[in-house]
Amino acid sequence: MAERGFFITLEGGEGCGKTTQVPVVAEFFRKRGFEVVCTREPGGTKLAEQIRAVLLTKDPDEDLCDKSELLLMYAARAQLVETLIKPHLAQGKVVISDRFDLSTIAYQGAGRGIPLAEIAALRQVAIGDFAPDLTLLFDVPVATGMARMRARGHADRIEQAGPEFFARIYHGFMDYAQSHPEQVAIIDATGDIAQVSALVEQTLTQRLKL
Ligand code: T5A
Repeated sequence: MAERGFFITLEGGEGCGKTTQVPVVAEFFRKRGFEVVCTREPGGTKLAEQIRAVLLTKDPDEDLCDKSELLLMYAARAQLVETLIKPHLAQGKVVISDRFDLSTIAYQGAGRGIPLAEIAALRQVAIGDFAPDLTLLFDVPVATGMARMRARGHADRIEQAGPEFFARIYHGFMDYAQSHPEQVAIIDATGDIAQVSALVEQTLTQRLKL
């Protein structure tokens, strides 16, 4: 049986530029002979994408409450891990996910104010101890990220919140990264796209020694 592949996640606040860098991460592994599968959260499978639509589409008649938001994130994650991520890793492939569990710690934990112990209990139910091999956290000031999102145009339900919410999220990401330096590599994402891509390649080279 093939050795387990790598599970890499990209994380950060709104407009941090992580989605733009997914192909760079994929190319890094393909050049080294790996088969690569890219996915995203919330979503990534047919049913998890249906949960994503509930999470990100604002309903005109009913607000999604914070606890429902949290539970749906974990419902989508459990589905993605069991049906897509684990099977591909077992075949020796590299799986790259645009967002994963650290987003829940930052958005639902720091952002919405749900205690991290409650989040940890749900994580245990949904995915147990399953975790990425490496997380790249794209660090841009909140104002820079918001300006990029405004330049792009549309905002989904979660992106419509105010700047204080995004400031709490920023600190949620950074606090976690600083207390888990082996698991999370912080990438300075304030430069242009080519500069950030170079930092991504450098970080993967240093961290994974492939
Ligand atoms: N969420 C998700 C939770 O609340 N809890 C969870 O557990 C999870 C998993 C997902 C939403 O769900 C929330 C977080 C989110 O609010 P989404 O539509 O998938 O929503 O949105 P995002 O994950 O935020 O991803 P985006 O693709 O919209 O934004 P990115 O990845 O931050 O940025 P990107 O690469 O698309 O770039 C944004 C813009 O900036 C430009 C790009 O061209 C683009 O226009 N850009 C740059 N500009 C200048 N310099 C650079 N270096 C740039 N890099 C990119």
